[in-house]
Amino acid sequence: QIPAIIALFDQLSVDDRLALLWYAYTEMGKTITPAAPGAARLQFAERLLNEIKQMPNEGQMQVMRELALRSDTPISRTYGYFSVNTKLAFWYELGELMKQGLVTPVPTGYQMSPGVEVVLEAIKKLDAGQQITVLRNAVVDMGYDSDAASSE
Ligand code: 45D
Repeated sequence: QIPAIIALFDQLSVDDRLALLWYAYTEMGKTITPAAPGAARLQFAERLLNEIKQMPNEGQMQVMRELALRSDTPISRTYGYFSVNTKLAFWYELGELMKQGLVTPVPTGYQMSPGVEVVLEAIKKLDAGQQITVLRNAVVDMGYDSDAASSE
């Protein structure tokens, strides 16, 4: 059922995709933490993360939306060059920075849409390895990949 879940994720709006990632990150925190990205992995993402940390809240939000939208921006291009695990590590770290208040948080009282809820419930039923597969698929196509764009 993994391809079905990924297909559902692909149909979500940009904000719903971000919300899904956020809730997956917070709910599965315990599953993910043992495999938390090593410092080595984050080294490649560090410059981008620092750049984002220095932005105002709206800018941070815009960058995350542009990644989810696959917009052609310098940051989306940099992200596009990351390996799949670095992409995961990058989002994981953004989640950490949101928890620390260094990146714009999800508003308190925010209610996830029914679509997000469906995908999240489906993910919760998977085992840890399958959950990571779904998340990998969710983040791998984010950002801008000029090769993918030119062959479309
Ligand atoms: O106002 O290296 C809304 C392994 C709308 C091992 C919003 C691994 C309303 C090897 C959109 C809600 C494979 C295990 C605002 C790594 C509104 C290895 C904002 C795996 C403001 C790395 C929403 C690691 C926002 C894994 C800002 C599995 C949402 C990592 C932001 C998984 C969401 C990481 C963020 C995940 C989500 C990170 C930042 C799932 C981050 C998710």
